[in-house]
Amino acid sequence: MKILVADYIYTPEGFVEYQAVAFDETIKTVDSLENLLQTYPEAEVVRTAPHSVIYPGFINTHVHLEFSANRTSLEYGSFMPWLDSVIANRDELMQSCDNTMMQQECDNMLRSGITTFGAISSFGTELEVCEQTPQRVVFFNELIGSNAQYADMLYGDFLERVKASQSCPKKSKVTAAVAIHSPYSVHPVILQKAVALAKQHSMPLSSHFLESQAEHEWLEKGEGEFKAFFEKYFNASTPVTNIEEFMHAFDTYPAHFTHAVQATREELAYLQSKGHSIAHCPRSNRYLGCGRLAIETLKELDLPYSVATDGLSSNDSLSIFDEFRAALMLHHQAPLNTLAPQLIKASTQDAAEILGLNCGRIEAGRLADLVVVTLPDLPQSKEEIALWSIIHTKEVAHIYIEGEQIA
Ligand code: MCF
Ligand code: FE
Repeated sequence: MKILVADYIYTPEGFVEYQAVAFDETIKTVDSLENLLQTYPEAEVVRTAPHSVIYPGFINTHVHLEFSANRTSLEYGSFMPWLDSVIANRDELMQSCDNTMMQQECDNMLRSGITTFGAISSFGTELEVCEQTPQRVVFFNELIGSNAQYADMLYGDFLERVKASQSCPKKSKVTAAVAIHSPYSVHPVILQKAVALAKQHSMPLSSHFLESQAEHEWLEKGEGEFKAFFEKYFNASTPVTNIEEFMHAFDTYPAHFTHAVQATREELAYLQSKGHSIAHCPRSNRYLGCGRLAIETLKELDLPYSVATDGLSSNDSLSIFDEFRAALMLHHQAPLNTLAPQLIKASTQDAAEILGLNCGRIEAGRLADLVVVTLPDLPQSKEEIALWSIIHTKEVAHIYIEGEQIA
């Protein structure tokens, strides 16, 4: 048993002062150190530096580790030139991305306080790293393929990857999951099969969705920048599905839709009515010229969202705190002291609920995934702790995953 003591603890009821958390693999209770020592006299007591805050470990719901080699190869600024550059550079980027590089990025995530991540896997090459990294990983096997002729073959390959991720040893903390690449790139027949598979095995399910304006235009009107793209690469001139049909494919099983920047209020309301959620990638959306997700509309509609870095294919780091700071800048109209706690909640308890994990909250019975943020000075009120944590944190001071000290 361990007892972690800090000036502040972020609980589902908000920040509590001068308390401690007792835990082994799971959290036992939050109480005063004095009371906890009476119940657990043998416990190891860990005291944190002044102005420290204990948070549940942060959850980065969407990252592409396989694209970790990108620095300047891909074109940022606008979605279609970026996609063209992915097609032109993908093989080389995959070649130069080895296990050492991917493990380094897992370590970078960890140092920023990410104890769980959702790995979107196009080829399955990061499975070994995900098994070895100390973090909890939801391993999203990506399905892609819009051409009916090759669809069965691509689905077969996808199934093999799903099976491989299902047979990871339990101690690796890998959960197998399904990622549909997007509405424009997945044929409706294999889409249905993959959704049914996720449902049958109760696997988390996600999809990129309505990221760019071009995507919305292509799916609704069969026009715009995607037309030339599909003609050039796939000899196709009409989309394989439309927005309504695509959304309906997910009607009976909740999914985590990434981006949704270009979704209308009605589309978002529909997603909410079916129990879905959104992964918000502020820097990726800005770097690929996709715009700003109206998170205030998500709030109004009561549509849950998480915060994610996406891959280094559309970002400059995988730090969750870098992402939070970018979100503060991108959503410049939002009051800082309301937005900051929202981002923290989105990346802990909401993300855990979305991914079906028993972490993300500091309360009895939850897995003891905990991180400690040390503020440089005394916050003037509890209402400011979330904001100062976001503004001042580059790395966390302590990390526990399932009760085990990682750093
Ligand atoms: O989320 C970003 C932007 N939207 C779509 N795809 C990706 C992102 N980062 C990496 N990707 C991958 C995707 O998984 O790029 C490929 C897919 O394998 C694009 S399709 C050739
Ligand atoms: Fe992505």
